[in-house]
Amino acid sequence: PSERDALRNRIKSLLKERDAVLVAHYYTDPEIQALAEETGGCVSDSLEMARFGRDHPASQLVVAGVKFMGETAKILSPEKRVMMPTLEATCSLDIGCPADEFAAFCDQHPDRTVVVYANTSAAVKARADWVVTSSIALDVVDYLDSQGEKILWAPDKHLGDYVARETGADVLLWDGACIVHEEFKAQGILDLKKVYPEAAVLVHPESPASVVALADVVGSTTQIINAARDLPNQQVIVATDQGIFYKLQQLVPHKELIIAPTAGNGATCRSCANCPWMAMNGLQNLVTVLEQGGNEIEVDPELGAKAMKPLTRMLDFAA
Ligand code: CIZ
Ligand code: SF4
Repeated sequence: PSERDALRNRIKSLLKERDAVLVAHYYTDPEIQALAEETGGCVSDSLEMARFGRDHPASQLVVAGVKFMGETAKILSPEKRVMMPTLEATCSLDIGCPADEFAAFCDQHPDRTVVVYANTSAAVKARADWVVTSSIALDVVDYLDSQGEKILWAPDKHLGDYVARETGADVLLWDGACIVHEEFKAQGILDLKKVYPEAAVLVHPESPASVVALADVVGSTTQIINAARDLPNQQVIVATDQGIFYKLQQLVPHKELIIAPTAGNGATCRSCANCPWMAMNGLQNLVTVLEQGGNEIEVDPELGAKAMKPLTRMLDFAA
């Protein structure tokens, strides 16, 4: 067997030995996603990762994704040991929303219901009334709007702006963005559509409004996957992290999958549309954390208890 096969086998037996389960995001390396599937773990979006980790009987969770996903797992399962292949994997949305500045912003707008995206630190979640992921953001804000509530939204301005446009709710935006989705270019998609006029355009709402405007379907990763499966189009242009192609290729192997351009001239590149933090999860650091422990996620119990409330509200709402 090759060196990589040996590594994969080692990880599989270590997961068993340690009573650990691998919980991976759609944006991680295909090798990681495959291992999660082969070992009874989960490959999904952040909402399902949270639910799976909470409900799984294993005493240890290995979260392959970015830091907020590990923190969410720990908040929901304080009794479990939560580890990550690397603690360096963060997110531009999390970085762009420091807890102290965010609390001051909330204090300035006490009349608003605070809704934060899952891509935030435990401390930011602890200050929120609601946590949402992109798969239920529209439904939650629509519900709050129907209750006459005004919203303070953080951190992703593109997603928040999209939610405001779709629901008509009064939404005050924090100024944050995802460095991956923000790079998609409307002109590049228009150029591609000349080559593939029959292609469906599937867009994650962390993308700019000009890109969202060209979409046949706007949705979370899970919603994009479902649309690629259900639409009749044989060609699909996808504006989200290209890690999602692993799952798409499994589900629709006969369809042509095209990554949306991050340049205006229709040029596509292999390294773009790939989150640098998600890409930090590899077989090598996964085996190391299983062998040696460490890289454990710690959340202050008091903070965790506060953050658990809006997180539980989200999971109950989604159920
Ligand atoms: O961009 C991300 O990090 C996403 C889409 C996370 C998620 O909700 O799965
Ligand atoms: Fe954050 Fe964007 Fe990476 Fe998702 S893809 S973890 S939102 S930087």
